[in-house]
Amino acid sequence: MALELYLDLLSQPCRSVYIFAKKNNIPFEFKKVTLMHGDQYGDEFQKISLIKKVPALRDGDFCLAESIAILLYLADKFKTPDFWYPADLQQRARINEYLSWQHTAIRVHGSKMFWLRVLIPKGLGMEVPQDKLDAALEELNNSLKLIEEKFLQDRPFIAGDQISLADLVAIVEIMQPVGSGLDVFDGRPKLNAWRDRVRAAIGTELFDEVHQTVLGAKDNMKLMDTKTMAILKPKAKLFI
Ligand SMILES: N[C@@H](CCC(=O)N[C@@H](CS)C(=O)NCC(=O)O)C(=O)O
Repeated sequence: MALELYLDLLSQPCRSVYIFAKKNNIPFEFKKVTLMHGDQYGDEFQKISLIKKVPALRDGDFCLAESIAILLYLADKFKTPDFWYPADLQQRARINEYLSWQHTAIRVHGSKMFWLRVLIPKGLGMEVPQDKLDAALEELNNSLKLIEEKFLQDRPFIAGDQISLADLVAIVEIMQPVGSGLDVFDGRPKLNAWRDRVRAAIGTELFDEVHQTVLGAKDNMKLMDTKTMAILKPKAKLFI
């Protein structure tokens, strides 16, 4: 049985897993879980992941949740090139440092911006108070500043001269607020140049294909149906 990846490319961690698998020619079956339809709460998906979130992996009888765990499993199982997750102690530690930090920083702040600027106003038709937007922008800016000043410094990539899992996980999160129409690269030449290097290392075609859904979300988002609204409204209330 082929390895299965349960994904929705609107989701940042799904994009990192998808890019990693594609870039490394890892054979897999793409199992679409449409978050907006609530597929993650269905009985079928719960057999794969009780966490009810994507991405998820099934390899025979073995099921795995959490994007970082999945990326590391794929890197080990398919012995992907060393630069993704170097054996070198300190380079690996640098990557682990970023992967540990990002969950509660850029991931939260980039996602929040997408909710406040796209999902809540356009999908749910709810008004977002300006002070919530201002506060979210400040948090996002703080995270972006840390990425530039602490994690990138003057290096081409987070762990040195080559792309690694840290850059992959970083770029997919940073593209989420971009999908809300906020050009976070404007006025940030260092971040902009890094994005270009990461996009080139991934391959521009693959990068653009994978980000098509999120980059089109702002213009394509329509008022959701009642079922989707019922799923998303309780989450929206956490943000406004
Ligand atoms: N820490 C998890 C986060 C997974 C996650 O939050 N996935 C979101 C999409 S980005 C999801 O499936 N949300 C569905 C829901 O909460 O109902 C990872 O890195 O895989």
